Order: sequence, then C-alpha cells, then structure tokens
Amino acid sequence: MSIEVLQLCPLMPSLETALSERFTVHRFFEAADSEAFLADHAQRVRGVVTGGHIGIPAEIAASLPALEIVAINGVGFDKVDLAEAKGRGIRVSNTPDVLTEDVADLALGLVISVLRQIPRGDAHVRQNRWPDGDLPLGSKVSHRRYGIFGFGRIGQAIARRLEGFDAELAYASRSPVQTHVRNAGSLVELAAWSDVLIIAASASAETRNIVDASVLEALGPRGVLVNVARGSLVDEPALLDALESGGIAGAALDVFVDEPRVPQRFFTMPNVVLTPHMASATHETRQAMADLVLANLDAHFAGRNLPTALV
Ligand code: 8YV
Repeated sequence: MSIEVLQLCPLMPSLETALSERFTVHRFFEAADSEAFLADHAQRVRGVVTGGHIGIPAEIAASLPALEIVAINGVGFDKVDLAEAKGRGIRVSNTPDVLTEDVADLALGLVISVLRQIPRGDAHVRQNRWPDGDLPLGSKVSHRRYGIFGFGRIGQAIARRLEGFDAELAYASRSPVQTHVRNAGSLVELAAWSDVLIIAASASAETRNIVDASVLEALGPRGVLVNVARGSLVDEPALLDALESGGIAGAALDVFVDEPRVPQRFFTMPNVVLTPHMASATHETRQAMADLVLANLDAHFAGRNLPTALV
C-alpha cells in the first residue's frame, strides 16, 4: 500500500509529479469541504508537504494521528510548531541554503526598484505618459547606508551584494555574528543610522511586530524599508501610517501579514514597490528546493537521517 501524504499548497509541477510517483497525495488545498476531506484521509496520512509561508496549522496537525514527517518547501519554519512536533516524535525538514542567493538577489532588486523608481518608470512609459513630462527624480543606490536586520545566511548574502555598490553597511541581530560588518546595536539604533533598512531576520514570537512605530520613526522621513523576511516582523498598520504621513520615504515589500491579501492602502502609494512573496521563485531555486523536499521524504521513509532536519 502506498504511503499517504497531505499536500497543503500548490507546488511546482515537477515536484507534484515526483510526489505522485512515490506516494498517494491528498491535495488538501483543493478540498471544497476541509473537514470532510480530513475525515476521509487524516487517519492514514504519514507525511505533510507544505510551503514555508503556510507551515502546518495546529488543527490540521492535531487531526493527523499517524503523522511522521512535515517536509517544508521553504527555509522559514515559523508556521510549524517545532516543540509540538518534537513532543509527538514528528520529524520536520526545510530547504535552507539553496534559496539564499535568490532571496538576496530579490532584496537588491527591491532596493534598486524603490530608490530608482523602476516600476514607476515602467508604468510611465507603458501608459504613454512620457510625452507629458518626466518622472520626479529618484534616489541614489551606491554609497548609501544600508542597515540589515538579521545577519544569517540571507542577511550576509545581501551584504556581499551591497559591497558591490560601495555601500556603508551595518547590521543588528539577536545572536552575535563573526563578521567585518559593523554591529549597530539595537534595531532602533540600526534604523536611525540607515538610509535603507533591510529586514532579513527569521520570524518568531520575539520578532513579531519588531519593526514598530519607534523603529520607523528612527528610520525617518528620508529612510526606506525593504522586507524580504516575513510580514509578521513589521507592524503593518504603523508602516502604512508612516508611509502616508511621510514618516518614512518609501518601502519595498515582498511579504505581508495576511498573504495573499495585501492592504489596499498600499496600492495607491507611489513610493512603494510590492511583490507577491516571490523571493525564491525562480525555476532553478524552486527545483533545488523540490529536490531537497524529496530527499528528506525519501530519507525518512527509508529510515535514514534527514539531509536538512529541523527536528
Ligand atoms: C516560499 C519562503 O515562498 O522559504 C521560505 O520560507 O517563504 C519561500 O521560499 C515558500 O515557502 C514556497 O513554498
């Protein structure tokens, strides 16, 4: 009998094909009636495959008595209760490292997009508004002060890229890091020093809403916020207020509090660049993530250690 696996979100087609060749896959996200769906399948489900942005909701985990492994297609594990998993003897894996470059690349793309107004320029040309006049001037990218909050693999990859822009760099982090980059101290001190504050820290109870009104005030009316981490790190209403009142100069955001729903107040702001949580969304990286998801599932069901285990 084939092993039964619950899939909580759409995945790239090659991964879905590979999963269906190995397992009986129940596509939970397509269920019209989730309770009835779980009543039909939950007792036999031994594996869950999910995205980093979705994790596994507590009520689903609780409904799966035979669950052995949660394989996250993503590096973030903020939406999986690791302590609960450990307590139940459930293994959890993620896909670290393979997406670091892409997330850092997108962070740089967002920095350049917001400072140099690339999406605005694109709209200006497409909407044939250029004959009526030029865009207002943008801001310089090179030789600026960049503060990076969270200085793990992704934060450091962002710093390496910014060195190519002759940037001044500083970071703040909850754990000490061995680096030549200056430690600015607290997040408020980092924000006060920065022209651009880039959020690259992982989400947790301690970092929830950590970018609050006081951090935005420290960043100030010439400062720009870039977030490639998780929406939960930013107090979104405070950010909207700061953008509307001129409390900060602009923002570029790949992540939001209640994805895929984004507050409409953002939509009309000319000083904001918005992308749909796509930092790891390249063919190459999603394939590498898929390979790791499969490697972890294969290892588990063959009784081996997981290549990238969290628990
Ligand atoms: C993905 C992510 O969007 O790695 C993460 O934690 O949030 C992203 O890479 C997502 O997990 C894809 O399933």
